[in-house]
Amino acid sequence: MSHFFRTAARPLLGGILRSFKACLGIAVLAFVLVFAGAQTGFAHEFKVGDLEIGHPWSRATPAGAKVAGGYFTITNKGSAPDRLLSISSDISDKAELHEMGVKDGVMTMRPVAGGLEIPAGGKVALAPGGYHLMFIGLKRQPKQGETFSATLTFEKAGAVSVDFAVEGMGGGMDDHAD
Ligand SMILES: [Cu+2]
Repeated sequence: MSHFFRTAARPLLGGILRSFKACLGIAVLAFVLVFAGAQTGFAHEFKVGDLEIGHPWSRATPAGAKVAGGYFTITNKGSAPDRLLSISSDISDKAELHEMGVKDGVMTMRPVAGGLEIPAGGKVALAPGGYHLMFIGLKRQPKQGETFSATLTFEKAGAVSVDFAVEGMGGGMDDHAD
């Protein structure tokens, strides 16, 4: 009787174990895929306090270029305004916040004094032709497809490190000579 039980139960138990292992394997694989997706995903966003920094990007520059632009969006989910005060990066000697506009029919660019306010519940875009970062005194040329890091410092939210994705060279009026 006990002999019969052992021989009948063993294959059954083995089958359960095998299917359990297979399930576990699939679960682990699914987890790894989800995790990898989160790491290399297209959502390129950074958070600090109530602020969300969306898609920081820059442009590849021609050899010898001394400056590069920097663009992103800032969304303030909080109930108080904040202010982008300063920017720093290893890629250049310094970085400034600039505003581009037309004055007397001429395209001009000037540093923004006192930082850039991000209103409570508001969104500010740094984009070609408007507000932008200027990495000045490039130590090397940013190359298409790479990322470089920079630190943004806000009055209330504090400092956050973000990665700028380098896109292809542009052409046009947002590219300013040094
Ligand atoms: Cu500029």
